[in-house]
Order: sequence, then C-alpha cells, then structure tokens
Amino acid sequence: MESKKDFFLECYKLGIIKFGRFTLKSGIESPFYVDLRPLASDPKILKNLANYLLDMLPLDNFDLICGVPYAALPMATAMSLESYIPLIIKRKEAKEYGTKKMIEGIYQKGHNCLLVEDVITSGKSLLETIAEIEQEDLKVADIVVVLDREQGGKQLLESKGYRVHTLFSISEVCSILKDAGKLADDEVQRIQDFLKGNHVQFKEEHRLSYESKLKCAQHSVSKKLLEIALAKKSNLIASADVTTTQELLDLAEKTGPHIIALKTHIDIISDFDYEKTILPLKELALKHQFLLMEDRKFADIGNTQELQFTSGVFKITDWADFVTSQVIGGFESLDCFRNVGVVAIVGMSSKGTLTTNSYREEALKIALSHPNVIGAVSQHKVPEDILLFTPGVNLADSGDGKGQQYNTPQHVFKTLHTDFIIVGRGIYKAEDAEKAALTYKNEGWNAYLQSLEKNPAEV
Ligand code: 5BU
Repeated sequence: MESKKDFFLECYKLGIIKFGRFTLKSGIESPFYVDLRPLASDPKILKNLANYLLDMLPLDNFDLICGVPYAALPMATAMSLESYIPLIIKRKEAKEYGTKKMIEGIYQKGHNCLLVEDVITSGKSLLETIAEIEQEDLKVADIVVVLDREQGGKQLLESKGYRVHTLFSISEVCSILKDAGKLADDEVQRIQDFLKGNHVQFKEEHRLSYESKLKCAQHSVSKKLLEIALAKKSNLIASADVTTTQELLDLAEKTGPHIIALKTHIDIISDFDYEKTILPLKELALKHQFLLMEDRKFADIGNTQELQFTSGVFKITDWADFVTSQVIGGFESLDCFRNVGVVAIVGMSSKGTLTTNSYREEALKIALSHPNVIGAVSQHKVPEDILLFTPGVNLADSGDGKGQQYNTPQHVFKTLHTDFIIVGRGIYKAEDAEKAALTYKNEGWNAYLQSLEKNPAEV
C-alpha cells in the first residue's frame, strides 16, 4: 500500500474536506468542513481505507464489526469483507413494526464488537450509539475512527474506558496539505486557533458597492455607467442581436428606460445605414439615458484594429461609448481605442472555450494595466478595480443548444460579484421585450443588493 500521506492526498481529491467559512448545525462558524461519504464511491480507496483501519487494530479481540450510521456503514462493510469479521448493522431508529430490534444481523450476547466511525468531534453521539449496542448485551471496548476533529471526543471516550484508534487527526491532515502546497499558512493558523477554542477571524467576503466603485473610478465611461446604474437602479445591459434597423430601434425604445447600456453587433444589421441606423439610435440613447456598447471583439494587431474601429461603413469610433476587445494582440493593440472604454474579453461563456485559467490570468494582467480598459467580460471573479460584465444570463434556459451556457442573475451576482449582466434572447425573443427587460432589471438589482450582504457558506 502507498504511504499514509499519499493515501490521504488521494482521499482529499474526492473533496472530503473543505476549507473556508462554514456555519455548522450548532451555529458555530468553522474554518473547515469534513464529509467522508464520498470515500465510499471509490472502491479502490474504500478497500485501502478498510485495510489501513484494520492494520491499527488487535483483530483477534473482535467477534463483530459495526459501523455508526450512515457514513461509516460502507467502511465497516469493507472492513468486514477484508478481515472476515462478521458485520452487524445498527439502525438509526427502531423498526415501528415486527421485532423492534435496534441491531440487525447474527450475534450472541457477550460478543465483543468493534465500532467504526467516520469522524469524531465531541464524542457525544458515539456514546449514545455505544449505549444502544451495550443494551443488546454486546461489549464495546474499541472504536476505530477515520478522522479526529480534535474537539475533545477522543478524550471523552477514553475517560469512559474505551480505546479510540484514529487513522488521521485534523492537525496531521493540515500538515500533509500544507506540505503538499494545498493549504496556506494563514488557513492553518485559523484552524489551529479554532481547535484551541479561540475566536477565529475570517476575511469578510463581500463585494464593493457601485457607490464605492464610483468613488475610485478613473475612466469617464466607468463613471457614467456607474452613475446610470445608481440612478436607474439597474445593472442590465440588453444585447440587441437583431438583424434589421427597425428591430434595433424598436428594442432600444422599449428597453431604453430599464437598461444602462444597449449592446450591439452592428455588423449583423442587414440594412445598415449610418444616417438611418446610428443617428436615431444615438437619439434614443440620449432620450433614455443609456450607453452604446459595440460588441466588436477586436482581435488583431493594433494597426488593423485601429482601421476596423475608425473606418469602413460602421465608423464605430463615432458613436460607441465602449467596445469589447480581445487582448490576444497584446497590451499595445489596445492603444487605438483612445476615445472609448474597452471591455476586455477575459473569459467566454460558451462550452469548451479556450479561455483557460492561465489564459485568463495573462489576459487580466493586460486588462488591469491598460488605461483604456474599464472592465472585463468573464464567467469568473475579477479584481474589484475593474468592472465585471457577465453575458450568458437567462432566467428560463440553461443553454441554447449551440454551446451557450446560461446562469441566473442570482448566481452571477452571488458567486462572481459581477457588476453588469448582459441579456440577449431572454429579452429580445420575449413576447413583450419591455416587460422582460423590467424583469431582468429587477432580478439583477435584487441580486446585486443581496451580494452586498455578508454571506458565509451554510452547511
Ligand atoms: P444571449 O442571447 O443572452 O445568449 O446573448 C448573449 C450575448 O453576449 C451575445 O451577443 C454574445 O455575442 C455575447 N457574449 C456571450 O454570450 N458570451 C461571451 O462569452 C461573450 C459575449 Br465574450
């Protein structure tokens, strides 16, 4: 068998222990959370675990094995299969009919029973189980535990004369994870403080408000966006992926009062005409106080991007307040967007996107350092110094069958601390686009307000 340390790291991959901030059933806040149930879903790990547990024990002492329900049931079963020591099952509640037995299986009075438990905390629930087993005239002398949370349970049971064999303790687990680079020093410290019964200081995880972002905003477009958001109580950007000027203007008129910006793909308008398309669009933007965001996703060398931005039929530079751009062309490729804000594409919402962790990290470095950049499009959190724009938002669907992946406004505000949601088909395909825009506006604003509240993970 591999070393105990390597074995633990294998188990850890199954997500059996999590670090962060958890509110336990008792209301106490804990810096870690343990759930060993996933171990039973990996047969090789379960079998190895059974052997590690058996190796610690004087096996000749036992006539029976019994697991504390439910997490330890598969562990006890695996130990029984590996050692040929017979298994008995303890019920959680007595049957309401028939025998009313608490223990199922074949056993005789006076048999010595090994008790198996997954995690020991205070030891109180183990004492209750032991009492129930002893009531059936079985003897319990040894208890084997996979993980000791070091919160007094072992001492309590030992003070009552039971032998407690533990495979891992939380301190040991912390040092294995620290050595493996999976746990930072401050987290280890917090866990040690918690185990000593000291007050644990958690980092407060809450987002910055639009007001605070407005105070620090440098770019005139960031300021305008935040001012409009606060004035309209909206964080909604409608994506106008329609193909005629009439549809575009209709959508702008209907959604205008509820949005902070209208996002265009101007190159999909089949009857584009600067006078007939852009001039009335600009008037509507002024009338309803929203900005124009051209989702051009530039992705070339600086010189070509400059031409695409200023020339051709669309003359984006003349009317867009801000544009989207890839950062794949490098820092200087963004220099040409002088009079607008740039939203850098850091991560995409589509299935299988190549915007991996390492790509996003590099893309963010450019986004954060370029003065033209006001924000990022991403499906992951970004530092609070730039604004986060999140598309792939829809209340009714989880995807479009063409690779798009949707989340709800609640989800993106809670988990990403996004600033602005971008909604396309959820609005322009709705029977009543104005009503839909209002719904997304209200959902988005409520989700934003909730994301301002401090919200530790609940267990
Ligand atoms: P939808 O109808 O809500 O799926 O439209 C989403 C819009 O956002 C659409 O215009 C896309 O081009 C745009 N988008 C996106 O969906 N996902 C991304 O990662 C990026 C842009 Br970048």
